[in-house]
Amino acid sequence: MALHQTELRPLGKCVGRKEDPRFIRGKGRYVDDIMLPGMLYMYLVRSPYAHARIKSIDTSAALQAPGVKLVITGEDLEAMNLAWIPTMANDQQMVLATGKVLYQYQEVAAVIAETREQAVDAAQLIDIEYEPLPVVVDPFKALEPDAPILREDREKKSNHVFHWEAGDREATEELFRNAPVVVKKDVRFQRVHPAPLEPCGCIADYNPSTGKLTWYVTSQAPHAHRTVLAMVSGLPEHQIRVISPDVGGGFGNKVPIYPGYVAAVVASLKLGKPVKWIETRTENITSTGFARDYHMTCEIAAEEDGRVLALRVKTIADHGAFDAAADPSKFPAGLFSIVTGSYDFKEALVEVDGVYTNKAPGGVAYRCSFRVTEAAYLIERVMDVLARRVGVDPAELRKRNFIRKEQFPYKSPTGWTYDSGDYEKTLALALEKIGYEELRKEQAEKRARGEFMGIGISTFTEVVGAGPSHTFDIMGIKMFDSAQIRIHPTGKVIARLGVRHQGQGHETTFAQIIAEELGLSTDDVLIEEGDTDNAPYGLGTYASRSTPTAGGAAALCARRIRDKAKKIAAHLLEVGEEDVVWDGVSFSAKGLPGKSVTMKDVAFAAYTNLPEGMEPGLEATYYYDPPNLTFPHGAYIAVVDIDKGTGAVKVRRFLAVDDCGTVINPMIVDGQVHGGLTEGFAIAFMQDIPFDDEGNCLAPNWMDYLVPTALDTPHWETDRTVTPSPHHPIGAKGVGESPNVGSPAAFVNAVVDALAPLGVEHIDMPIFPWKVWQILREHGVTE
Ligand code: PCD
Repeated sequence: MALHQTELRPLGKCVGRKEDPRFIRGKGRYVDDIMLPGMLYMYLVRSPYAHARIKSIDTSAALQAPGVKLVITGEDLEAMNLAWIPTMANDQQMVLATGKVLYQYQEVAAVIAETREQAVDAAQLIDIEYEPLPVVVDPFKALEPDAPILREDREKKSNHVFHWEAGDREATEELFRNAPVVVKKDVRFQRVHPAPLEPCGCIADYNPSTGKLTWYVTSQAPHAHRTVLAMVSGLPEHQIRVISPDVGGGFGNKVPIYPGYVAAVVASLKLGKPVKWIETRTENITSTGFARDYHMTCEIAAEEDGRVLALRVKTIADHGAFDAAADPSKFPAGLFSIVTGSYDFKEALVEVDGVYTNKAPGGVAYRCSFRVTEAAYLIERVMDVLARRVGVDPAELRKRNFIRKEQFPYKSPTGWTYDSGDYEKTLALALEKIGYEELRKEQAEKRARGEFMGIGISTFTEVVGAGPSHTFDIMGIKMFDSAQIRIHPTGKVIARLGVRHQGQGHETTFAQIIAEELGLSTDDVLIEEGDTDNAPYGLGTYASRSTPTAGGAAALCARRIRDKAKKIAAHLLEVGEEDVVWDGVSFSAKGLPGKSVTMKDVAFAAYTNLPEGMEPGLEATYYYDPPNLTFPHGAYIAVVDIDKGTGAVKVRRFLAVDDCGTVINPMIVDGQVHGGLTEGFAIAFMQDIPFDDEGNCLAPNWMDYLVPTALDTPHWETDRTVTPSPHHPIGAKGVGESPNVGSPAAFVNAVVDALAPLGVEHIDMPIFPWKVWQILREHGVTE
């Protein structure tokens, strides 16, 4: 049951979400809800070819079409030095194609008209002559010496983007040479898409009389977007105001800057009018921010009893036509080197090679702290392969290899320092709660009858909350975050943060943190995010970083206010500051029972009755640079039954035990887990973006790229252990991504476990029923 908002000491309680009344009643205000006087609409012309030279573009007929105000092509942008923009991964990307196109649905021209329909109609009149070029969709073929070079703009004449590695090569190889057991598996994490309900879009509103550009945009990182826009366009940063209104799901899709954004800004600058651009579903899925697409080869060296020694991973990363991966600058493969997971490997070597292909760019962190999902999936999958090879139960194998709780802070062989964890406890709770032993008995009975039942475990470790700023930056901007709190005379609070939620519940959870620290109720605290003109600078919401960074800033900012409040309280209580005690809801005077003042009394005094010489007002700003990341973990267990006739997999039970340290709002955390598990389920069983040999995208809409409905979705069971982060101001770790990171392996492990009697060791996702059916058929189980 959700608590009422007026409760004091709200931290850790199920406070009802403040944002829900507006979202549930359809009263959210998203970019496409905003209508400005004189607003024009933009539509993009896209390439039907995956690789082709552009011979000519004739825009004359479109310019004559009703309502058309402007047509922009790559050549126009070249004249403004805006044909290419930097990507977050140190590459550059075309805004509107010049010379050639590199993927199907690439942006080629922009049409701006009075109505959306007129822009769409006029776009059909643009005549583009293409000369098709040979297409490369397979990243392995892209690396062959005779492969066509896709990126003619680069000095390096090859489709190889980068090589990156972590760990100790020699020490790892040494352990492999002498290892009693070595297992090796090729594992693919397919191309998927965050597919938020609301696609990307913006309104660029340049006002020629003030010189100010207001940019309403579906942005997970408004401040960073403003800075990048200022750097790219040359407009002064204080003359750009980025407003990210309600965002209908981000999931990493709304972190990059897309060509449509730049084109809309250019159009508004040229026309001096507001220009709106909203993607269609197909545009969203085909051209913005895909995720994953990793081809991984994993080897584990172990003792006969399954105790692990070393890990070796080689990866081919398909980046599409431009490397637009959303990763911190120093990490071209994100935080993938967390791939040793929850296990105490002595050594590891992790290699990633990025490759260009004729596909849309991306590599966004879809509910994933920069490639940690690929890493967690890989290690959790291959630990099961090892368990099978050495004949040890997968739960037991994990227990034998866990980093033990006394080992924290734990230094991993690839250089991470895990802050805290208790993996044994979390797994023990999960095994007990799901009834593991009974399930194994049931499975044995079913196997004897020729039935296929599987149990899959995933005991993953996540790494979330970038900064610290000494290691993490995006395009040079250091990763920290901020909060600013103002208490008004009547004790009501407005707090602004540098992050920007997209449905996660920050308006409630950050109000809980601040109310807790100030002895107020969440009702008294209004959280505002997403307007760069009034919020302090921050790096945005993704990679489950808001709680670890801005959440820390909120607590410390409130404490900064409490320090001043204590001085005012001393004045009101007429005692020395050292005699004032804070009990969580009020200040009282030591030894003087009954004499106390609340934060509301202090707030009023801050504007009406101050100690002499004190600066009036009660507000503070805090920029928090965390000393380390936070490392949440979890133990997930899936139980599946397979239909022998059809190959359909039924997820009978799924239990997620998460540990995200101190929980701010258990109801919100459960909601986060439910959402992420549903996504993980979709990835495991139904989602993929394949291409044919000509580079045609074969899942360009939600008819082919499946999104689970309530009917498809299993019932989720959740539980928790609490191992606080030792360095976070309230001990909290992020949680939003964990269920997406941890669950795919549990699903796949369960299906493989069910099919193990047939000798199956691995099946690549998505596990469509036909894949299972084929396996059953090959083994003569079904006709
Ligand atoms: N929490 C609590 N406690 C704890 C933790 C946490 O309570 N311990 C809560 C908070 O406060 C919030 C949530 O929960 O409210 C979450 O958080 P986090 O984890 O910190 O995170 P953030 O940062 O806030 O967020 C982010 C995430 C991500 S990352 C993603 S994808 C997704 C998730 O989030 N997205 C989304 N979730 C969600 N939800 C919703 N509704 N929507 C969306 O969109 Mo990326 O990287 O971007 O890809």
